[in-house]
Amino acid sequence: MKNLFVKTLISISTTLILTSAGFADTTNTTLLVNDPWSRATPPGATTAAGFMQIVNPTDQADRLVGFSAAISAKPEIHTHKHVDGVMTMTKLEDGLVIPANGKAVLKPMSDHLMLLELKDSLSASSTFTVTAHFENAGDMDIVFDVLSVEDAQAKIEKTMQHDSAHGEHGKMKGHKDKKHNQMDMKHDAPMENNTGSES
Ligand SMILES: [Cu+2]
Repeated sequence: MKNLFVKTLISISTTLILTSAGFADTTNTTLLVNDPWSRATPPGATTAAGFMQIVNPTDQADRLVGFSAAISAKPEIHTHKHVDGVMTMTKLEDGLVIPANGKAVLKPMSDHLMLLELKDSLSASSTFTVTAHFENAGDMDIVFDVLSVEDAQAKIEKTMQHDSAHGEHGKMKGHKDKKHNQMDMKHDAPMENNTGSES
């Protein structure tokens, strides 16, 4: 019943174009946004990108259908695609699904918020606000941190290392090594043997 009530409120508010931040905060209790960030742009730059994780702890999928931002005259939801070996950005016309009991990860070289026709360059340590429009959860104001180019690069590298570490877990080599370690421990092997079994 509560969901139905909230939905009704949202549709009424959409009709009346009531988009105050206070309203968005009180009604949007279903989705969580983690770590919204962007990268500083050089003066005169006309585009920027926004990244974050959107967590959906509910049993109902939601969809980011669009967003607005004072700093961008043309906000779009984008993804990256490999087409004939070339990375290209394409607009997600149908928005971005946030799976039930799951999350959508917006990150470099993947799904992202695209801020086209920037009205101002983004300087490091500043912030900007985006109002995200969700199909079920309604509007949500999100404050993005602008990282310096160096900090952004470090963050990307950290994320890539994390991703590849997860890939390693699935490989047979990882399991074999674990077995060896367990056996060594059981047999209480001396250090020389340990070293020998590793090579
Ligand atoms: Cu893009």
